[in-house]
Amino acid sequence: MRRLLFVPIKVGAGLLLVVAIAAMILAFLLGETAAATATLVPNADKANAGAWQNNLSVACSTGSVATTCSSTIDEDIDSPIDSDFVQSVNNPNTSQTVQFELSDSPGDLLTLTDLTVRFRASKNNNNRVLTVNVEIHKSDNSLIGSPTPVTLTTTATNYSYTVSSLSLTTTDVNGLYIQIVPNTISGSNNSKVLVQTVNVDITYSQPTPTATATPTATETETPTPTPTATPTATPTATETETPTPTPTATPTATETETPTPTPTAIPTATPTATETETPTPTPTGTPPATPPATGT
Ligand SMILES: [Ca+2]
Ligand SMILES: [Ca+2]
Repeated sequence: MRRLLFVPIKVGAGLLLVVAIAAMILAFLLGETAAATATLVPNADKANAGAWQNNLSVACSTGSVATTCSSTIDEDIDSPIDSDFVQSVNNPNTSQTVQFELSDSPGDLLTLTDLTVRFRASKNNNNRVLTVNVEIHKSDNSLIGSPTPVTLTTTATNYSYTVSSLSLTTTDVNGLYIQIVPNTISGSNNSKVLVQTVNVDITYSQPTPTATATPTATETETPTPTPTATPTATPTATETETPTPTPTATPTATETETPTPTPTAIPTATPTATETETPTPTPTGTPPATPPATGT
């Protein structure tokens, strides 16, 4: 009976321990993999090989200082402002590009791992079949990912693509820029490409904040499983305690009394008796001594 009662308690406590450890490991892993996100937007006109203009027909600037055109395509794409935009020349080819700097890296970025380029674009009429590609480049001009051009309609539409498994440093991120590449596929008469906004959503790992958060989460979870285990074990233990005192007391008392008197009495009595008897037979050889001994 006792064993049957104890086994469920041990298994229950063991399971609670396993669950608690698993929860801590999970929290640890979640803390490690938790990634931050941010959105980079155009913040300066970088280059204008294609004679692009803003919606007011002012030519986009160059040199990464002016915001003539970048300021028209920097709003949140989820709340787009389609009344301001950048526009290409009529029937542009792929060399008639425009470039914009992007806002810099968040201060807590350790490594950029994924990015999604989201842009909103259209064409001003249906005369031509037009496409546009919004590329993202590093400062060394290398292209990130392999985006393909989208075919435009006269309705401003959101397009996006994601590049994963990146490993970009803060310096890399600060140097990112976008290049808008238009193309004319077919048709006649004139058509222009319009881009209403560009957002670059990034996912990145953080250095210190992640490490600090992990031990804090572990400590918080440790006290939580402890009170949960106590109430569960208490009712079970109460039933077990009733039979326990009876068998435990009996063997303990018997064993303690038996060994203690036995060894102490035997060794003490044996040597004393032997020494006393040995000298006694020796004087027996003398006859005169015997009578007074008997009287004693
Ligand atoms: Ca930048
Ligand atoms: Ca806009």
